[in-house]
Amino acid sequence: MTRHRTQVCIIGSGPSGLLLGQLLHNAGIDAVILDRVGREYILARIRAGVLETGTADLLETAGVGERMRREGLVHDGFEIAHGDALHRIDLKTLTGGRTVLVYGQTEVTRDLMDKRAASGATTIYDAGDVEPHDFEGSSPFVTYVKDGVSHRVDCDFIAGCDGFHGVSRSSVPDRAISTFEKVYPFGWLGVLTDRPPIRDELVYASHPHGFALCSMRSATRSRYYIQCDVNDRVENWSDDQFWAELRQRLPVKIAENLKTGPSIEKSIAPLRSFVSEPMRFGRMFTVGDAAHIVPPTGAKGLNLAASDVHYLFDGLREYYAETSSAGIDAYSGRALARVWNGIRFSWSMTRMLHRFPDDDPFDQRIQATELGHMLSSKNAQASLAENYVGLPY
Ligand code: FAS
Ligand code: PHB
Repeated sequence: MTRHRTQVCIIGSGPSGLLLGQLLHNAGIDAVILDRVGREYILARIRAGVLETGTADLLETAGVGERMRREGLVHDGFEIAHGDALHRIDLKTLTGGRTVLVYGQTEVTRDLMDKRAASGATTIYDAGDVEPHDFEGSSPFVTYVKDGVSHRVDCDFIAGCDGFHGVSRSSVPDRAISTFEKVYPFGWLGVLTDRPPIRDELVYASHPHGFALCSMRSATRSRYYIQCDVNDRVENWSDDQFWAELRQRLPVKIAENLKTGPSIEKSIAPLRSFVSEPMRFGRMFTVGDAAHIVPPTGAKGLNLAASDVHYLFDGLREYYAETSSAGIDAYSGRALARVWNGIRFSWSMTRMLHRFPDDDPFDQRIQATELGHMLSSKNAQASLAENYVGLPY
């Protein structure tokens, strides 16, 4: 078994791991990133599309803001479609000037990967059997297998940035962790197509057939979602069937503008709300989807991962620069406070806009009243807006 030594061993080369790795590198703190798959596999996963200001600013601080600022689309608001009406949520006015940036997670990840490769920092892709060890002690290490050779990475800290199905959270003994979960009775069927978006801003649609979302990646590439059955399969949906159902769920006046094209990606994502507490286990921290999951309705998943990274990097920088552990001791509490706000917001937006098959007539009336209040009350919209653009770190 070969042995390496680093200060922080990061498990996962998604946005969490890459962003943390870049911030640490820029601060002169050594980190090794391990991922069980390869770079292209990670880039092929189509995920988030909307960045909060805080996330965009943190990416700029990490040194990957140039293409994001050039190609990202600043959005001052979005629309909610209900019946044949469109209602604009004016984020900029409601939040005193704050906006969001439409720039796909794939591009964020690509920018971070390119930056890391240029920095010469170590990333091990296609690392098998990655496993954290002795993180409850003072000498943690991580083992993995690459090309049939076993390796060990000795480190001061382990950052579990390995997503919902990763190994870090599952390595924590049951006695040391609490979980909270809600699984939604539907999924999102998403399509990516190289056609101009239907509108200049995102459209969230509530319809008797189910929720729909019209998003985008650029002025020539669109991303659409429709709520689907939790057991549905991509094979059940031809492109034409998808476009026909999406059109049905949109107001006529915009549905006729829908520019359809061949799907270049089509996938179904299950929806759940999930939180694991705490987010620190001795010398191992969980970050991003490794610790929490939100339904994508509120565009919070990637953005909560970014605020986790912000808090953890703050703590690690303080530990190495001032030998103070105050920041890493506060990490879990600080991160979870913001995570639970994101969990609540994503749940509330999902509850308001989707069809819940088991809702009784009372539930349906409450949901209609909730949406009606949102569309008629500037105060309610202000609360939605401050959560959507991102609560302060
Ligand atoms: P990630 O899951 O992105 O990255 C984890 C990395 O760890 C992966 O590269 C994986 O290969 C690696 N890994 C896992 N297990 C490992 C092991 N044992 N050893 C080594 N490496 C391991 N968010 C939104 O805001 N909007 C959306 O529309 C949206 N859509 C989504 C659709 C899907 C299908 C999914 C799963 C998530 C979606 N999300 C969305 C949320 C998503 O964007 C996450 O919040 C974001 O990817 C979080 O980034 P990471 O924490 O880095 O986790
Ligand atoms: C996306 O573009 O993928 C996207 C945008 C906003 C959301 C969810 C997904 O709320």
